Amino acid sequence: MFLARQIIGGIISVVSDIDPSQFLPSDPPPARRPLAYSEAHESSEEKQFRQVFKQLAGEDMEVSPKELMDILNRILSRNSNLKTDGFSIESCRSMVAVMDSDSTGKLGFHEFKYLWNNIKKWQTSYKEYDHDDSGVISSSELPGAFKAAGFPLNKQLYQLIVRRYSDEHGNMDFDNYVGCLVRLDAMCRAFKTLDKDSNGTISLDIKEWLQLTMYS
Ligand SMILES: [Ca+2]
Ligand SMILES: [Ca+2]
Ligand SMILES: [Ca+2]
Repeated sequence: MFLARQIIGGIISVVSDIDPSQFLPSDPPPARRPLAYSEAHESSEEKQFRQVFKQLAGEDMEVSPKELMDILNRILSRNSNLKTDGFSIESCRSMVAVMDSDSTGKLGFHEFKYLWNNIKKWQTSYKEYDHDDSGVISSSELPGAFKAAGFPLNKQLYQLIVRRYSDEHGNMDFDNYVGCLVRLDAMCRAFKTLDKDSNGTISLDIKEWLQLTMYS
């Protein structure tokens, strides 16, 4: 009991000096619209992206975790300055789950486009804050990189993230970095959605809590 209180107390002190209004999660993907409507209102950049998407997604026009894994690993193989041991199917399943706004189990065009743009953006902060060009983000490079990505956390949270996503030397490689940020971004968006009066706290019942944590 004492231990439980200590752990819960520890978690509260970890989060209490975080200001969620400082977080800059990406905008959520727009709701599904009829295909004919979406295509008619697209910019030329979006039209081009849709062509690429059609090739990547195949006939069902949705990207499954396996397809996402193949796409990301193919791109990584052309980017030799990013250290990685490759995206795993588990990490791709998790990324699809947290990005899957319409609960189809796969990523549709808009969901995929948002993920894609985020990865592009976060890759820039990865390269910029890898100060020693080691190809990985060390624990001292992490706060700068995450802040640039839109997530100024505190020391305890960075330590927690290193424990979960970095190797035994405290280094985070590229696939772990992307997996971590996709989740962080999605959790911040979920928080903002649930915090309807923007007072920095949310209240969830067990069903909502499980929906949020078990499909992620
Ligand atoms: Ca890795
Ligand atoms: Ca979906
Ligand atoms: Ca480095």
